[in-house]
Amino acid sequence: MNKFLSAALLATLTAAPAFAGGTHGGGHHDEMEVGKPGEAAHADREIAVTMKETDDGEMIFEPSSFSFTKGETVKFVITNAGELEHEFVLDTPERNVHHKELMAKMDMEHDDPNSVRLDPGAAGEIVWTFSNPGTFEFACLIPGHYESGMSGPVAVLEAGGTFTAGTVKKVDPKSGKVTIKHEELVDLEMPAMTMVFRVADDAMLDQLKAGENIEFVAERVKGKLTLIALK
Ligand SMILES: [Cu+2]
Repeated sequence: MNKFLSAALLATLTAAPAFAGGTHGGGHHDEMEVGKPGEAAHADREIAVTMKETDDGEMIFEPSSFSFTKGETVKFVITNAGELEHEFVLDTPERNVHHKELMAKMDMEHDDPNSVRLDPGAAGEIVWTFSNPGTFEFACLIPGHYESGMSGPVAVLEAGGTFTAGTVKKVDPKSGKVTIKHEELVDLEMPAMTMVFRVADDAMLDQLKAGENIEFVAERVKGKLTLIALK
């Protein structure tokens, strides 16, 4: 291993000291910041994920974002509908960046419980328990793929996050944005006003209709105000 790689690897390991043991540690075996492997029999939801290339040269995940509640166990059923190899990796954005830099130096094939790598046409599963609140990321770290669009946010909401009342003014499915006239957003320290939000999960757009009264939780995801929970 050359010097650059050692330094990069060290950076990866020290990025999350509490979890540096990774899959090789004892005790808290596979626990990571993003969560831990779950049991399929105890999955709270099952989500189909598709990975593919588009005609205009992008590489995408469908859906393009997720929102969960702390403690939720999710069974991801992942299909590679593209013509290239792809992978699905759950981690923190910081660790994905470091990992991606390593991948650019040598092609590592992951075999950790938080990731699955699939040949074209293949399908696989990850069962994952989101045990910590925060903003995480799913990504394909094969060189060039992340830059071509293969990443998305995973918002894990602290159970009992503050819901705020509001009225939907406008829904724009094309841009994935919704305009809401809302009460004070306590967690974000924002007074009542009308604002435009992104949605953490595209499926939320189907539940939002202009004129409806809703209760929602908003958070900053990648610097943008984002609806992460809805009722
Ligand atoms: Cu890929």
